[in-house]
Amino acid sequence: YVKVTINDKEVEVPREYTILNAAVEAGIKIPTLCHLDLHDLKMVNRTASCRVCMVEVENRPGLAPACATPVNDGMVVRTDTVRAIKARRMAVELLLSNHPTDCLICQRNLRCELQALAQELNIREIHYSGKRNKYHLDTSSQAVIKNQDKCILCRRCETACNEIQTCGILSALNRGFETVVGPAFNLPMVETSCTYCGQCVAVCPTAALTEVNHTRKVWKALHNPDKYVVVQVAPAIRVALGELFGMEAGTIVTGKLAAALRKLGFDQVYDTEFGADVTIMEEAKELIHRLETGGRLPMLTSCCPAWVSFIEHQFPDMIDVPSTCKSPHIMFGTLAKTYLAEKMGIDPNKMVVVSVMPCVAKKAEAARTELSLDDHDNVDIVITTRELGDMLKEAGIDFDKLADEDFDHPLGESTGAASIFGTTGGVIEAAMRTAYEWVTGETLENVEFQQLRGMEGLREATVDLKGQEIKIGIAHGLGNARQLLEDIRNGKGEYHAIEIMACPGGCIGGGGQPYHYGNDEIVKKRQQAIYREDQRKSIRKSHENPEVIKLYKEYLGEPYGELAKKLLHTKFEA
Ligand code: HC1
Ligand code: SF4
Repeated sequence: YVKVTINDKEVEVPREYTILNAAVEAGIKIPTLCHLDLHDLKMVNRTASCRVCMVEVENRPGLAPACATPVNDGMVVRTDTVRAIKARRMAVELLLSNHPTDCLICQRNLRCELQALAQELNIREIHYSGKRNKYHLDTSSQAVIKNQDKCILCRRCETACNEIQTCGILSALNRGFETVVGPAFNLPMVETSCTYCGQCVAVCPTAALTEVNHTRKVWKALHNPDKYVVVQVAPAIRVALGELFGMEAGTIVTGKLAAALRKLGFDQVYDTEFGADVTIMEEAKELIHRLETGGRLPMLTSCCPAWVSFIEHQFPDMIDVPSTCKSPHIMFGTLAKTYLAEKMGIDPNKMVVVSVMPCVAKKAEAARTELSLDDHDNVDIVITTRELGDMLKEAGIDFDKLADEDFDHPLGESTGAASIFGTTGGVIEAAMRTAYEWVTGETLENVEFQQLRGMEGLREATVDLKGQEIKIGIAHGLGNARQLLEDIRNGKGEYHAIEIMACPGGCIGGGGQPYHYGNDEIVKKRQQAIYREDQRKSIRKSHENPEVIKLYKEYLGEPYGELAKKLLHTKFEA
């Protein structure tokens, strides 16, 4: 430990601390911008590029960036001198002098960290003017938009993409005023092996990286009298959307969500959790089939589209590992345009299926032609949690005052097993609840497989199916996924089943969720809420969902049977 004095306050802190860490300990605020400290992911973005956290250190000539200057014993720091404050304001003014001024109509308006800092530092004038950068807007991908003009070179995206996700898509190019952050050779995003996980979007402090905004498309469909617009919501939405309306992280808003969607004008309001229950019927059957017939093991859950594209690009030799199941929201879309359309006598070509997802990659997934049926996409439009929040505000819906409503039926019933899809470990736990009963023929009394839960990036556990031990591997975050897959490839890890989610925490930490980075507690609270949602459900095993049972009886026949395979499964190709 060392003693440090900041603004006359003495604190004792570990030797490896920076001045910024020590200031936090002392309860003294130093403004930051590029800095991002994600304890749980063991990742710190410490590029010290924005120069906003400059402080004075006694007996040192210049100012020091607090985020990157280590403490030493007896150090005396001042954060509040005229020189430090002037330097801080100058750093922000310089950033603003080369930043577009369309804040009022910017996607990050009122949730931009640069804007907030300018306000906090009371900046009312920009004393510098000079050349401004003007780059081409990269709208090449279906999921992520890159607006280089709004980039402040904090390099958080680079850290997220390279260190957490190990995708290596984004890095700094060129030098000086010409510096940009982008893919090698500044290629358009669509020409890279970007997974569209959206973690770069989630950490970006400005609108340099955003999801492709599809809210106008949804309004257009809702306003078109010839269209029958069906909406489905992912498990992770109900534990996060409330945050956009001032509610505590982890507040469950399932009932308000159904009510709000109805108010927006959707013709039918359904639940992706129904699709998740169907996924378990298919995935558990496929696993049992692979176990019994000596098929490819381990089998890997296939619901996360960013991770599917990761395996396609980075592990093409392992492309036979994922389950052939389409993801739950795509299964839902398929069933809406076949089973539901038939049942309701609606022309599937007039039906528009909208998915509300915590995920940016789902936008690109929905456009994948191998997942479409006949000539139409199964899911027509995907919006994120944030986009839904914007639509609800635009429509003047007083979300927190809404009375709870239920989803519509027959695609609105779901079990606790489907709810836990939203967190790391949940999909495989849901599969085990069903596989256990199908393999052993006995009732599973305690449905909670605690050994599969947690927030560790890489976990393994066994589930005992009465004599048959199922070895399970779980990874979330693509860096952890890479390690798990490499272990399997090298024969180091032997598993029967694995679950991978691209985003840290699983879908609850998705790139389309309310911005949560900078506060490790938020994702944990969403996870606790997911498990509470499971406990609230009267039915907690997918194969006991009465509407799912009816679907198979009336329409699909056997799980993993001929029609189910045709409609609900796909083939992944590297
Ligand atoms: Fe997910 Fe899924 S859980 S992928 O994590 O399998 O996005 O929430 O909707 O499709 O159900 C996301 C969440 C979501 C699918 C399901
Ligand atoms: Fe990297 Fe994911 Fe962003 Fe693509 S979407 S650039 S893979 S962090």
